[in-house]
This record gives sequence, structure tokens and C-alpha cells, in this order.
Amino acid sequence: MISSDLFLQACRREPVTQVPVWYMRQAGRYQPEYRKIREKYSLVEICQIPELCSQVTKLPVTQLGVDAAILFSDIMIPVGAMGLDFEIKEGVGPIIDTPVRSAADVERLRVPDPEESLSHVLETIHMLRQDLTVPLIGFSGAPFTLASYMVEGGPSRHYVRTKQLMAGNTPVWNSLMNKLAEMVIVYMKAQIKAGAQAIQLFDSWVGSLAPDDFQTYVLPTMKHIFNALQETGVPLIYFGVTSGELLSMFAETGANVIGVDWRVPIRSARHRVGQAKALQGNLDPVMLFAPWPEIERRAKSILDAGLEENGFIFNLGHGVLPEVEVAVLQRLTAFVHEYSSQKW
Ligand code: 1CP
Repeated sequence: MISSDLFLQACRREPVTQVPVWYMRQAGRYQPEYRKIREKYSLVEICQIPELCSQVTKLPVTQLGVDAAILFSDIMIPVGAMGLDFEIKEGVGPIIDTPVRSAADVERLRVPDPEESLSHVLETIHMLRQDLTVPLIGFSGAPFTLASYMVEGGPSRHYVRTKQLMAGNTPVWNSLMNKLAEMVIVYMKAQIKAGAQAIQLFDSWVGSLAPDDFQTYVLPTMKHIFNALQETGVPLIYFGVTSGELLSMFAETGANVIGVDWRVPIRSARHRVGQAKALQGNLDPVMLFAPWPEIERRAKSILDAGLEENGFIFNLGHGVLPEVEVAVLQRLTAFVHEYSSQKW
């Protein structure tokens, strides 16, 4: 089958005939079909059954007409393969009963061999590449965000224990970051080898750090990861929420595409990351509950700024919320395509 390359072209900052669009969390609870599957299977079960997982991954591609598919999985899946048990609690998120807090806890974590302990993920990717007509994005959580769940034991508001470990016991923090970096590198290389055509690293909560702390405790790890993945040749995307003040350092990591949340206007983001990177974003996901003319006005303004340079991918500033109507995302996708192709 012929695959539409709009998304990959935009990642490489090549000229495109219309702006590609996909949505973070484009497979999920806002879809009646997904909710129906979830009546029978847990999130982790869906991830473990390649037929089901590829069906869920493809759902938004046909339903919304987006230009990329993102593997359906969760950032916690490889954490389980590192030997740390977790559960996804309804309405809460990932919960870990035995958090990582000491040198011995870090020592116990294994860097998994994805071909062995994550083979279901790789098989799903193989299956998806057989019949997808758009590029497939693989992903992983980035070390800081993964560490936040591992150290706190679940979602957190202030990341007290995470920051305590980081600033108060830096050698243990560094060994945790190193171990997570090795996991991310082997896992992403395995996903790419299986067929993933781009990679996004979700560092959702790294924006909780002051810029100096990001620079000291996270940036070297991110540079190491992106440097190791460069040789694969696939576009590498780095995304974090509330990361406005970190964007210039995001650009130093070696990522090719920077995901921007809604708090930073696209023109300012371009200024901060420079001309060499593509940008992805950044409609406030809560604005999908606004009346259509308001959504359209905001999408237009994002596109007007995005289209000023090559290398723009339309997305939300964070994931789709479960209460969003399918019809709104369908209309938005069509609008982005139509408006940006007229501009061209
Ligand atoms: O079964 C369910 O519907 C529960 C909700 C849910 C879903 C749909 C969870 C639990 N994970 C997922 C799938 C998921 N997770 C995807 C799907 C692929 C797609 O985009 O279509 C992705 C990319 C993730 C990645 C993920 N998980 C992130 C990074 C992206 C982001 O939204 O910031 C994070 C932080 C998680 C942790 C997590 N897993 C689940 C929840 C509810 C959370 C967030 C908890 C918290 O607020 O800390």
C-alpha cells in the first residue's frame, strides 16, 4: 500500500502540500469503539494482544483521517519489563507498590531485552506496518517522567520525592537516569527495527523543573539518548508539558522535532528552538469544548504561524481528554488540511 508521507516530510522540514496532523492520545476513551473494547480488556491486556492493540492503534486513523498513527501502549509498559510491578488504576493512573528510592532499588532494575520481554510490542508494530497507510510513530516515556512515577509510586503534584532524590542523593539519581536511558535506547531501537518510522519521547512532567535543574540533572541524559538514536535516521520528537522555559535546551538535545504545549505561541517557540527543528503543537486540548467558530479561530492562528516556515505538524498541546466528541476532532482534522492546502 502507498503510505502518505506528509508527516515524515514535515518532520524533516521539507515543503508539504498541506499541514499534517495527529493527536496525542488519539486512541482512547473519547472513542465509543475503544470504550467497548475496554469493557472486556484492561489497558495492559490490550497492549499485550497484538491483534487488538493494532486494531486500537488504527481506529483514529480511519475515524479522524489523521496523517500518522501512534502505537497504542503506555509509558509504563517497559517499566514492568524492568522488573517493577505496576497497575493502572481507573481515574488515577499508574501505581507502583514498591517505589524506587535507594541505590539497591536502582541496582535491582534490569535493562530489558525488548526482543524477549517486549516482543508483543514489536509484533504489534510488524502487524501495523502491513496495513497502515500513514507513518507509524513509536514512543517511550523519557527518563525524568518515568522516574517520577517510579520514585513517587504514582502520579504526583509536587514531585517531592523525585526532586529530593535528584538534589539530595545525586549519585543514585544519576544511576537511575542512566539505567532508564539505556532502556529507552534499546527499546526505541527495537521499535524502529520492527518498523516504527518516527519516535516520540514523552517527558510530560519535566516542565516541573527549574531550567538550571533540567540542565544539570536531565539534559545530559537526553543528549545521550538522542545522540544514540540519531544513527537510526528516523525523526525524533521530544515533548513536555509546561516546558516553555526549557524549549531552548530541548533544541540542544538532538531531537529533530520539538513538541510545544499551548502556553507558548508558535512564533515564540520557533524563536526559542531556532530554525533547525520542526515544531509540533499546540491547541489547548480543553478548547475542544469551545463552540466551533472559536476552535476554528484558534486553529487558524496556530496554522498561520506554523506555515511561516517548513517543518510544522499540527497537534494538541497535550493529550485528547476523554470527554471530547469524535465529531469535533474529525472537523478539526479536515479544517487543518483544507485551510493549510489553500495557504499553499
Ligand atoms: O484504559 C484507559 O483508557 C486508561 C487511560 C490511559 C490510556 C488510554 C492510560 C493510563 N494510558 C493510556 C494509553 C496511552 N498512554 C497512550 C496511547 C497512545 C495514543 O496517544 O493514542 C500514550 C501515548 C500514553 C503515554 C502516557 N502514559 C503518558 C505520556 C503522555 C501524556 O499524556 O502526558 C503518561 C504521562 C502516561 C501515564 C498514564 N497512563 C494512564 C494515565 C491516566 C496516565 C497519566 C496519569 C497522571 O496524570 O500522572
